[in-house]
Amino acid sequence: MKISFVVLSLFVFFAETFGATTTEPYCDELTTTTTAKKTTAKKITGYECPSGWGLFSRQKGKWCIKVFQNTLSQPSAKLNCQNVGAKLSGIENTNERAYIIKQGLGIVRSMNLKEGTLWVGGIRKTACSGSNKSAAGCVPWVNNAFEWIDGFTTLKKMFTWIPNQPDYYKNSETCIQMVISDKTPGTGGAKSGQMNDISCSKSTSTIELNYVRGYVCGKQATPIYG
Ligand SMILES: [Ca+2]
Repeated sequence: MKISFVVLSLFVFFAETFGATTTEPYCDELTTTTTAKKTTAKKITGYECPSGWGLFSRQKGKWCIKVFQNTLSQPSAKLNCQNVGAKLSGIENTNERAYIIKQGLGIVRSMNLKEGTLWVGGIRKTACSGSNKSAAGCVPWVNNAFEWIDGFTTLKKMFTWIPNQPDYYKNSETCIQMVISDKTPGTGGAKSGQMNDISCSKSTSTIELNYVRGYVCGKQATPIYG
């Protein structure tokens, strides 16, 4: 009996000792997890776009742009961009604008044309539309009435307009086309890269300058891990 009592006491002692240290495995798990995160974290060494897309740096990060040829409405252009995992692209800086102009000139020249327009991802704000077009905060139009809609364009300095635009003709011109012109000067003094506000449903025109010849899609670039 004495021996059994001693054995039992020792068992209780070790059991209590073991019980008192049950928090240690939790700490070990934390340590292990932290170590695992450190060893598996990969460093981003660059960014890439799909073939045929240009890579650009924005305030929010890296952005890919591609110009597609088509004559269509702005909503259809938005949908086509969504179908390639992108959005109708805004324009953040002069590098992007120069790239889009070059691609756009390639399109109109391939069609034996001198001018045309591309849908870009900018619209007149709802709060600055209709009878609210001159509301506080909506003027001047260039700076305040328009917004980019791709969710990734921060700067507004690329809202540059052809002469006498935006005119919000018949209070119905909500969307934005970028002019592509192979003329010097272009129709009405327009230059490539300048913009016109126009009805979102309008894609064709008797004026070659206003005829939609394409649209600009954009999406975030893919990180490359080292
Ligand atoms: Ca206009």
